[in-house]
Amino acid sequence: MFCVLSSCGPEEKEIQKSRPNVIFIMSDDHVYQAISAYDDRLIQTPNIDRIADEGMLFRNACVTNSICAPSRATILTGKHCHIHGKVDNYFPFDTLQLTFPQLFQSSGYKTAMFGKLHFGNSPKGVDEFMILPGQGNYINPDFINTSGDTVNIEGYVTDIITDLTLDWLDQEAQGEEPFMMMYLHKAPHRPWWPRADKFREFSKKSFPEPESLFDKYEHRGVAAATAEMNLLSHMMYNHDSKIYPETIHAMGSVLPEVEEYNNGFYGPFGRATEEQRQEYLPTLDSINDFFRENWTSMTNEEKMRWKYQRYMQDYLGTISSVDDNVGRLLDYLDETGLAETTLVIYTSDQGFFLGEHGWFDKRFIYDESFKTPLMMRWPEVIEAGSVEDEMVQNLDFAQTLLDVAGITAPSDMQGESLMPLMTSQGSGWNRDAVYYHYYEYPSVHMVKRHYGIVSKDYKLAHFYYDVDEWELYDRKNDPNEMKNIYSDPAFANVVMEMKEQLYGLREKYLDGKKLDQEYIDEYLKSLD
Ligand code: SGN
Ligand code: CA
Repeated sequence: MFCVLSSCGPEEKEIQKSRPNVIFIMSDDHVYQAISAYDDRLIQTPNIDRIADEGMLFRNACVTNSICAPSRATILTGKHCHIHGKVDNYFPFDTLQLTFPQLFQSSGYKTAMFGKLHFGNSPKGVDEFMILPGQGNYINPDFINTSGDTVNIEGYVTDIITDLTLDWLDQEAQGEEPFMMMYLHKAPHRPWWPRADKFREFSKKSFPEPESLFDKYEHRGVAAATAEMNLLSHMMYNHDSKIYPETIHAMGSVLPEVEEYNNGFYGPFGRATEEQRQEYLPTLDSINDFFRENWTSMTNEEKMRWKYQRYMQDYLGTISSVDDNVGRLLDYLDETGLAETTLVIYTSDQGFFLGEHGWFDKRFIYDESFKTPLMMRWPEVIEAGSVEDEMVQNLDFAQTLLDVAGITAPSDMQGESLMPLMTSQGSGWNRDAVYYHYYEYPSVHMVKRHYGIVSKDYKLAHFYYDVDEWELYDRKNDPNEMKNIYSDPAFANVVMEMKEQLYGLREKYLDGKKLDQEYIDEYLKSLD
């Protein structure tokens, strides 16, 4: 029913003008504990919070697979990973998969993407893009542009991505056609280099520790105990905690990682100009002085605590810049009068562990990595200050955005539009559990492959490949997921019911189901 603008008659143009703009903001590894709209113990994020205060905060949003590129592919295609094929960060995205920006573009929307995509190839369906190659860099980053050229831009990545976004809006946003813009931050992804002023500011702060910082993984299976993401054992001194390789050399052989990870420090920091280096050096020097003088006499418990604080200072320091820049964008929308007619979404590609269970990174079905922040502001439709507790997934985003724009979603997309929730009607929404599947093993952080089901009350997961273990958590009574109750006879019925439901979901989403010819024919037809 919507037309490409060049072929529009006057009536259709009217309809087109009434279609909202969409700004999809996504950060990389930004967990809900680090957004004050969810939890204000670690950081204040007044600008990001504005989206929730003036719109809707989703408190039970989650991903289908807690890792970057697979999550982005799910967001863009509206399909689980086993269908779109991007099951891990390594294999390039199948560009024959249909993504929602292509549908926006062919329906007359102007489209653009700035920041991190991490697909191994360029996006389809966007008129203009500037994307970071792979993971990208914090300091003086390179970008790949629409013509496929690599350009270097001096400055701090979060500011630059915002500049690109605002420049594009300045040139394109006031025309007849609506726009769909993806504004995608690298921050707060590892190796957590804040801008120099934030580095200085945050290195002086200290943060409350999570209850499970010293988890010994005693009441669960082998997957947690064998994962390589413990702050004490796996977080790197040079690469992560910002200890100079020279400091460690000078301390002798107390830390074995030094040779291997020299580049972990000078790779990112070596990109800085002399002037930029000078801004970081006083803070780096004082961190290194402390380390040199104290490290060898500290107990393991003290080391863990120190590493946690260093980690939080840097991770949250990068978020502070994201928040400032989201503020710049929201102010721009206010000043230009675009705020009223624009749906603004803030989310992340997954959650992250901030010391819970002693960990950093993500990948697990456990709450900190499984859940993801989600908030939406759309003044014309969403009531300010609303809160939503239904279980929604990144699988739903494509259909939601298409619905918002009045574009028919392809029938093989696997999510559901969130519009009934956004308009507070609630009707037509009926989901009591979601499906999850993580594949990237063996790989960095060594989190074993697993799939599972999550309802509001329980979480059941099966770890497989080189292990065959089940875990069940009682989400209401054990919110920190400390005790696997799978073998507790008192929960035998719950296990049975959850398994049945899990197999139902696997069948519904065609995971593990033998694809019969009828399904394949139907699927191929839907791609025409
Ligand atoms: C890099 C990180 C890992 C991280 C993966 C995936 N190491 O390899 O810690 O798990 O990316 O992250 S780094 O120090 O080189 O950044 S993801 O968000 O892209 O999935
Ligand atoms: Ca990520």
